[in-house]
Amino acid sequence: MQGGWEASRSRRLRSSAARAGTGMAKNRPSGPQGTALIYDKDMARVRLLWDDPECAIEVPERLTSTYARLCHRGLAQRCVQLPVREATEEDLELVHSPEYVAVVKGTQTMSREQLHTLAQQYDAVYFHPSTFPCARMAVGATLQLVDAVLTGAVGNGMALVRPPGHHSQRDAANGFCVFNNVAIAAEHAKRRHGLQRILIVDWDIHHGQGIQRAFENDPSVLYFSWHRYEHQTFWPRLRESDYDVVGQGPGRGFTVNVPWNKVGMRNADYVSVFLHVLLPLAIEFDPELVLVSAGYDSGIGDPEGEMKATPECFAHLTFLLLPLARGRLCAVLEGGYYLQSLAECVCLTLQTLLGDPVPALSGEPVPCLSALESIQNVRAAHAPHWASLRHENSGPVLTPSTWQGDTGTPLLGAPSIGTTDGLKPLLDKVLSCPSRSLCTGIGLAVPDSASSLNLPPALLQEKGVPLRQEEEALWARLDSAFPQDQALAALGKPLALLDEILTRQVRAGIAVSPTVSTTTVAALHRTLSFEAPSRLLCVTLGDLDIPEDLRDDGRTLLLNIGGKEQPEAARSPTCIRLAGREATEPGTFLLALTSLILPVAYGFRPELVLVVLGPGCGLRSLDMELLTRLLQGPAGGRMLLLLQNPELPLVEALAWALVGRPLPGTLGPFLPASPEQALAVKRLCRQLRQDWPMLQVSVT
Ligand code: X5A
Ligand code: ZN
Repeated sequence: MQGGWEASRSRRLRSSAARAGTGMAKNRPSGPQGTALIYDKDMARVRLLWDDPECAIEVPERLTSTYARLCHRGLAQRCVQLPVREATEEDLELVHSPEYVAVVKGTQTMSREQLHTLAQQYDAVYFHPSTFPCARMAVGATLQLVDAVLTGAVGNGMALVRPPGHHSQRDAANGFCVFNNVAIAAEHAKRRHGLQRILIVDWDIHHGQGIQRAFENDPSVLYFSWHRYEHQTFWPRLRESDYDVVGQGPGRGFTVNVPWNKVGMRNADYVSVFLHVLLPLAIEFDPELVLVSAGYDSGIGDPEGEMKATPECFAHLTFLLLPLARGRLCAVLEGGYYLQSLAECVCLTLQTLLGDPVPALSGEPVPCLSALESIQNVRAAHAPHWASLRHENSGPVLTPSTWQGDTGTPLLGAPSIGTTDGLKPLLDKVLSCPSRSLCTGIGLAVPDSASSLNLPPALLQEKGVPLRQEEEALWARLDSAFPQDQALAALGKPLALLDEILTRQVRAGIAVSPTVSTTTVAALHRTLSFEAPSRLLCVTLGDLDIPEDLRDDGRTLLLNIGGKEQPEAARSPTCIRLAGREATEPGTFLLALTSLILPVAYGFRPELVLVVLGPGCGLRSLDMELLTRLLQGPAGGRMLLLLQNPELPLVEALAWALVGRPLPGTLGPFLPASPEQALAVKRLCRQLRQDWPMLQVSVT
């Protein structure tokens, strides 16, 4: 059992949806094929045998207590649990030298003293008689996971391993790492599965210099790492970890380093880097596989990282990566030393891989000054190498605030919690109330002709509600072209679905209407007649006729892409328009998605998102799927999609996107926005960034 969409209740399940839920119709798109979890308690055998404060945090309980929590939450049981294997020496030699492999192999029979002496040849490493079998198992577990994903046996997965890998190098153990699990897996995917584009996302709080070195010349592996750096004073204190180190030779541009020059980075800082640095490059790169060096020392409470990202942040990071590579994502444990935080963060990662809606992201949606400096710098360093950043016109920050006595105040607001004082109670609070996902079902309000479609199992197929008086009046006023008796079908069904979403009986839904403008207006009015949500984001695509008088309530934010140009006076922070037909062309749209739509959505923290796809709005089906998936992040998956007389296959594709099915293919060749369009997007973001700080990409 897996996936949110399989957990459907049968309440009021009606014919078309019921058929779709059980039948194996022709051309049936396969749902998420399951999530693998790889774990073996044997990897808890390695432990520190002597006194070494630096290594003392890398304990067996990291694995056992994390796995226990996954079981306790019922998450492990929902996964396909795959056995580990021990990697062969041939596997190890994909990255390491035979001499080094032999050295590690030799530790099996060493005395404690010999192990200690050998460990001292390396930086921050210990050995144990079980190190060799465990480290081989860690590599083998990672390879099992990658094989399962690349053969399609599962859709995605996670490997819980020890020792970690990302610091280890061709000839050296380093930073608790013995063999480079993820680097070996990437090399394996290239050589043995013939992959040409692999993205490695290293969200551990240390720089995975081992991975960077393995691929610094290689354009087929895009390596992204953020890391605590503090101007090269934080371990491993390497010059090569800074933003201006971007890879060499043919690999130039394929190493992306985001140095954190301050501790205390929060959810908003992490998400900003994903939206403004990683995602644009990853979309342009179009990977066939995503490997995550999933270290959780970047999570709140960790003694190494001293950062403040809460567990649900890792759900969002995972979620933002799932549209890539057809969802083929393999997360492999690296660091993470505060046991409670580690376990909770792993739960949220796995929960997201399983397809559960992501919980709302806590904290002020405002990146701090130091994070913005890092973003500005890395974007400037990569502008020459990536079309999606080509229009970047700010250079690097010449005098970072952190060079002298920065007090760490964000540009705007956001009180700060001390790292040590009083952190414990806060942490306990953050970690003890598990972020629950709501009811995960979806609803459908689609025409009967859609019953031939292969739709995901739905909670309900709406029959429609009687219209309220004012809705009938609205209908008469706005759509007199349609006879009144069609109003029930056209308005009643979508509004019934909206009611179900508002009363939290279903999480999300898809509704079809012959006239979405009127339906949208009615839906907005109806939503505002309820107490909740207190924030509604309405994203409209194409030229739609939505009267402006709706937006003075402070509860709605309207965002239109591709509509008519409006007079300057119509501009406001709660009615945002990127006008013109070109705005929905693929290049412009993708740019707008990561640089405008998602930052505004994360900044607004909507409780519900209404997405309206106007007639002939010009978006490709793929872009609509991307939008549908990604906009579920900021609102905990609560979304109503409204379509005007769509082609039926589009209904099918979007219904599956609502339940988290991976995109059908990779993203395809990258189409950059035209210089004029890129400028238009940039200009709009600049205008809005005072009101929407998540739009910021520079400090100037
Ligand atoms: C995998 C990992 C950290 C080493 C820290 C040494 N290693 N001070 O998180
Ligand atoms: Zn680490």
